[in-house]
Amino acid sequence: MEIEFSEKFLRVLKDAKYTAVSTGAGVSAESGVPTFRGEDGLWKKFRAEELATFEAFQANPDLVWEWYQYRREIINKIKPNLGHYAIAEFSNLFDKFQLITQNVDGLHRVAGSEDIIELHGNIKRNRCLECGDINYDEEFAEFPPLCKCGGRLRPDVVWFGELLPAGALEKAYEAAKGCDLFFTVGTSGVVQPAASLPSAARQHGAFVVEINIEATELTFIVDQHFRGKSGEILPAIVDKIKELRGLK
Ligand code: BV8
Ligand code: ZN
Repeated sequence: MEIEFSEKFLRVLKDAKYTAVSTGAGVSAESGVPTFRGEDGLWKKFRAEELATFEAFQANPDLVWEWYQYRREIINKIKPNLGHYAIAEFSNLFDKFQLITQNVDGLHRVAGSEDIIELHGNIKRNRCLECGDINYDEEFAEFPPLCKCGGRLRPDVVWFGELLPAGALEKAYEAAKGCDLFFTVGTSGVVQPAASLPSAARQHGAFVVEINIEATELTFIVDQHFRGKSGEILPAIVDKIKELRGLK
């Protein structure tokens, strides 16, 4: 895919030492994972408030577990797309690199990314409400599932109104404030505190790039907005970096 590179972006791409990438559901869309607010959006059939909150889980654990099992089934059948693989390649193209994701689908890890800040947890992980035990079981003897200690299990994701995992947000802000180049990819920029990372990066002098198929809440604050699919634009950017650095 041919994309337009501004002079400024080419200079930044060539010289950047520290790059951070923050992704949302859009980066997994081409793998077949429904986004939240898109046409096929998960929230369309269900409403976030009804499902992705601890209160909803307390009130109706069966329904909430059903929703997560439905999403796990989708996620277990799909693969990372070229956008995930391009991001995994990014980490070898800069002296310093940090990946931050709002996604709970684990696809970045499957694509080979390592040091990943999972701001909203991981849908494949279960946590016990009593003893805090963590496991990755997919098959449950009973429903809603119980821990071996008898306590109730929950999906180990961050629900609305819940704090992010200890240290995750601080580490993400550290990267946003320290990097020279910040990519926000496939996120509508609605959910806080993740949505504030791009402006923190900008305020600290980073060149901020957005990749999205549409304009978002973040578009007016970025330095460069690429309109298109992350699975096409990210590989084109990786190629350009290699060309600029004589790696091709
Ligand atoms: C917190 C995990 C502090 C679970 C998720 C009022 C009451 C209560 C809370 C609040 C409130 N107002 C604000 C809040 C805070 C709240 C919030 O931000 N609410 C929003 C709705 C306004 N945030 C929280 O509650 C957070 N915690 O603030 O705690 C606190 C706590 C207690 C006491 C005091 C303070 C926790 C938020 C985490 C929620 N968990 N997920 C699960 O997955 O089941 S959120 C979920 O939606 C995702 O994780 C993701 O982070 C989030 C946003 O979705 P996106 O990733 O942006 O996806 P979306 O579909 O929206 O957009 C996709 C984009 O991709 C689109 O732009 C589309 O154009 C683009 N796209 C599509 N295809 C492609 C593409 N782009 C490129 N290529 C493509 N091919
Ligand atoms: Zn337990």
